[in-house]
Amino acid sequence: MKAVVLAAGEGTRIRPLSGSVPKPMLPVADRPLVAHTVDAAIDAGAEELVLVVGYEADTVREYFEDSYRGVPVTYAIQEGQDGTADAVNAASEHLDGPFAVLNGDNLYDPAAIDALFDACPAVCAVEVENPSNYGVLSTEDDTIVDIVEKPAEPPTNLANAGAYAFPERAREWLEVPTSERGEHEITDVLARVIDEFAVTPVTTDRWMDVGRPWELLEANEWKLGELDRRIEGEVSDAAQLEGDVVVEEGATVKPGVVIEGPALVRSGATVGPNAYVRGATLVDEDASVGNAVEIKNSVLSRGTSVSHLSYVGDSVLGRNVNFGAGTTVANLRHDDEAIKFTVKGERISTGRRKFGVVAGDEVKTGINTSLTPGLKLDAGATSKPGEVVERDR
Ligand code: TTP
Repeated sequence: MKAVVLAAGEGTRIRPLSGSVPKPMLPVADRPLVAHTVDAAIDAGAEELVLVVGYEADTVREYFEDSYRGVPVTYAIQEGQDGTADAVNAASEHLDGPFAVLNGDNLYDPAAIDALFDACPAVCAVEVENPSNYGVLSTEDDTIVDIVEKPAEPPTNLANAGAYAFPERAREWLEVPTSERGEHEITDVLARVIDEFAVTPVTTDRWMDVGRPWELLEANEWKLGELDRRIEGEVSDAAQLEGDVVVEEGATVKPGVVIEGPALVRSGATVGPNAYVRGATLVDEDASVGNAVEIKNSVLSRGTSVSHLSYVGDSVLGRNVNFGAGTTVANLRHDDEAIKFTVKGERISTGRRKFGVVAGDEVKTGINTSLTPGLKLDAGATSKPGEVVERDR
């Protein structure tokens, strides 16, 4: 079966992280978010991948090229962001036979994708506490009989997890009318398939839709949590690595460092001397964590540097960020309320008691900068020495 992976979206809700990189290419443990989906599809037996690209398409192409893990990759360009059915329609000319459709910004349990491919026509379903926020599936005799989008009174608590194995005929039904949201939605294609075929729900316990910055942190918590200890880089005898720590070949861990897993130090990265890294943390390629720096439950993207006397907790730093000496991130409110964050101009709750800052690419802080919880720093933002930054910039 061919697998269509939707990776054309910009990820406006995850800004500023999606500035130079489309959301599906943001780092989750040792690979981009979308590569986890692609890998699950390949493991399930996908014979060809059709990646639907649009925003910053070249970043996706450069990573997967024309063949990935021996499986041919083709690209379909979606010109506008007109919805998920429109995205699959863009891939239509590459399809023959039954096909799978997977979201490039979702994390799936690979076992569920395997079961999905075997059960075609099928849809992945997950039990949720708040079904009103999802497409809700109704079933009878282990067959899906209905899907309703975000119903006020959900008939079940079974949510659509955005992974589909469609029969060949679905290719004829990709041109659906515009929905109330003004998009052409894949769920309308699914509704037609449900009418004409017996569609099996493949239930999964674990699934994540990565839409907002703290969900990228949570995606890393998930995938870093699956690491098995592996030390291939240069690690000082005077460093202490506890639990599932991975130090890739070409990474350096200097004396006096303590790393508590799960943590991943990628190739070209340097940690120490005298640094404390706590799980779940990703120190991506060519990033550096210097002397007397503590990093907890954070993502430091490629080329980012926190070099001296700093604390970073529950934060996501984009590429080539530089935190000046003594930069301190606050990640907790005195009243213990959930930290809020600005998504598309609106302050919303992250639902997290602990959340630090989100910094876009090339952010630079002056020495002794204090950053308050839930702060968003746009790409290229700066602070002066000694500043207390309390508002997004
Ligand atoms: P969304 O998360 O709904 O959209 P997005 O990725 O653009 O993010 P945001 O809402 O923050 O702007 O998309 C779900 C998946 O479908 C995701 O993998 C991107 C993909 N997609 C397309 O490929 N084309 C589209 O037109 C849309 C709307 C989404």
